[in-house]
Amino acid sequence: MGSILFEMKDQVAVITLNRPEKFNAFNREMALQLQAVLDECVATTCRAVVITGAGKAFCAGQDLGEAVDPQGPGMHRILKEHYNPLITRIRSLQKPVVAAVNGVAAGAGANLALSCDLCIASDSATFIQAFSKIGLVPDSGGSFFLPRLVGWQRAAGLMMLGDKVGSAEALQMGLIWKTVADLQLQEEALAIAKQLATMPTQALALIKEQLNQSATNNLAQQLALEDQLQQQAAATDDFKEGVAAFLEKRKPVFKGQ
Ligand code: LHQ
Repeated sequence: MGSILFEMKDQVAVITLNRPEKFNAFNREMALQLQAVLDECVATTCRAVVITGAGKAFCAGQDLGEAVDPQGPGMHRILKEHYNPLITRIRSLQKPVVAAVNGVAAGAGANLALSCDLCIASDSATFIQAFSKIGLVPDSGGSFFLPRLVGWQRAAGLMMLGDKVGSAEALQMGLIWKTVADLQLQEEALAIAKQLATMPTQALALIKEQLNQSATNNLAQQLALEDQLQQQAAATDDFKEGVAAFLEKRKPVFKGQ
């Protein structure tokens, strides 16, 4: 697949946004190919996913040439058919998704990264809510994730001013999980994904569900959800294995079942 590279190793799927000459800006082809490979991740035996960018950038958001092209998909289809299904796929995938942000992440590209379960960024990566600079509003879940990640004031600053934020500042404000030296990024992202892929996959999926629902639940609803999901986790083979390994003083071998 041209605009998206996809490889699977050790139960980790690595997805690379691959339009480096356009700083991996999204056109329709790349958006639909990314949806298709995320669908493959549902079906295959992969137990963790990494999303990264080819070349210097992570993703510069929407390809602005396509956005204004009279022959292009048109504004209303871009959100409905490209970004909203992408963000929904990432949040509903029952496997952890790691964003390895290797350079600039702007507009929908920034918010794609923020929709992932863990976002790690190279020291020289930057994040830009570029929308307001061109007269648009944040999309791809940005207006949902940003206030929840960094609080209302910082979200307002990021969304309205649209300034570039370096990875150290992004880390400090809680936008991302960690920063890594540029040359170590891919290795570190893969190491985290491999670690996740050896963990109890079903429990991780249920944790993801807890996080998803905590965004809108009240305490009573969340306590009820914890009760329900804990029953499901306790019914897995991996729970049995985790407890057995603890009692037998050995390392657990989780199969994701
Ligand atoms: C690009 C892009 C790009 C095309 C760099 N498109 N070529 C939803 C609904 C519908 C429509 C609109 O959008 C959305 C969602 C959104 O994502 S809106 C936000 C869209 N993104 C932006 O506004 C960011 C635009 N890009 C930039 O501000 C800069 O390029 C950044 C800050 C990302 C990088 O700056 P530099 O490091 O100075 O690199 P550059 O500007 O020289 O870009 C490198 C190349 O990539 C360049 O191509 P060229 O042929 O001139 O070397 C750019 O034209 C191309 N490129 N972003 N979004």
